[in-house]
Amino acid sequence: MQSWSRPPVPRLVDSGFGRGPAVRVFDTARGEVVATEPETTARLYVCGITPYDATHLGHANTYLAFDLLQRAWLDHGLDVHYTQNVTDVDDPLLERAEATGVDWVELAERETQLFRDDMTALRILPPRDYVGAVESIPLVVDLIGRLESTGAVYRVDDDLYFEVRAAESFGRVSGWDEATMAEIFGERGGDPQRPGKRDPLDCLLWQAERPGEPAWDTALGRGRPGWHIECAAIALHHLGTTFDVQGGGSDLVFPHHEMSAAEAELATGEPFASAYVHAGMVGYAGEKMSKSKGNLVLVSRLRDEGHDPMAIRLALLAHHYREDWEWQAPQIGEATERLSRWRSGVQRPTAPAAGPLIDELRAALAADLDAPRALAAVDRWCSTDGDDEKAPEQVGLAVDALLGVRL
Ligand code: 5CA
Ligand code: ZN
Repeated sequence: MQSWSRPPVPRLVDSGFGRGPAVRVFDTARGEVVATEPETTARLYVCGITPYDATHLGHANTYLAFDLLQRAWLDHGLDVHYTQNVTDVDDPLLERAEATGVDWVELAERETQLFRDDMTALRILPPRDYVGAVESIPLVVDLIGRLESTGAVYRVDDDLYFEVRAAESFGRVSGWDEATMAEIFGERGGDPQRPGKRDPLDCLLWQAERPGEPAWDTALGRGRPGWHIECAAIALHHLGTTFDVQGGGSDLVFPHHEMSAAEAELATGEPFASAYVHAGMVGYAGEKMSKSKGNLVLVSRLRDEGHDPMAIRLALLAHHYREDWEWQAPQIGEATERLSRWRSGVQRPTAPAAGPLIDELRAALAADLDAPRALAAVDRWCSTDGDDEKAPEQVGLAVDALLGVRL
């Protein structure tokens, strides 16, 4: 699939500011902040959208978190290989297409394009590989074949299931107990009650053709991929095993990231990812913002209302990426005021030296992507006088490079 256009990222090292520090992030699996330690190329997989409705602020918040991670990695001197999927065939998409009388392919293409436009406006760094589930069916079939040879695949009617207990690592991503897993599995797309399964938590790998639904002819028969194996196959193919960070919102910790990791680890004998990083949930009107609940604040609507995308970006950055928080209308006004203070700050003839501020921005990002701390540092710089003539331009570059906000 086509990705979206890449905003230029200034290189602070070229302006004489050296390199930023190594980046530390909170790994859900280990339950602590850990160092990311890529050698030359950091490999990142972030779970992409299911394109049945427009990008909301929750999505934007999640992709922004991983944009910050990439900027911190780039500033540290690493290359980044970033892969993201599009779940362009799945139950929610087919259900929405059916309910609205729109062709599912058209719906997916339309919403994916809107997502690209929103990401571009927000200056979110694009993935190198932007990959649809449909175009990845051969990869999925191949990975299921590898799992079959371990004996962990079985049939229920004509569908194929993964026996989660076969993977020694199952449970390590979430660290949840059985009761919690059982409760949440059913709420997030799982089918714990289906007769014929060996374990209620076993997950669907391949769904045989259902009447009226799309299906593809493969060595596994006519059907379509399950959800977790889609991301396992795409990530393994494009990034290899033990890539640096598997990312997404915290609603994906279980079952999605647990299952993908278990499948990939059993098939390859290697760790799937080195760290599992999760962004908090953005709520609105008392609930998690979600396409299925319909309580959405759309990025495209805010843009249509004339809000500067950089203000939308700042409104999101005001919260630490791991925080669960609720969108409230005044937040966009506050962010717009901050943006205008920052723009005035970099248009001054002189200002305090850039070096200490750049150090503080780098330290904040390296410490588990602490954007609120970074914003506070820029605020302080803007409200302090100084006599450095180069500083305004240098700070403009640093804010662009590290926070992705073009002033
Ligand atoms: N296609 C799957 C992942 S493979 C999926 O979860 N799609 S999604 O469209 O539902 O979500 C896309 C991304 O946005 C996921 O990383 C998800 O965790 C994140 N996300 C969804 N809702 C919110 C929310 N309210 N707040 C923060 N992040 C969210
Ligand atoms: Zn995924």
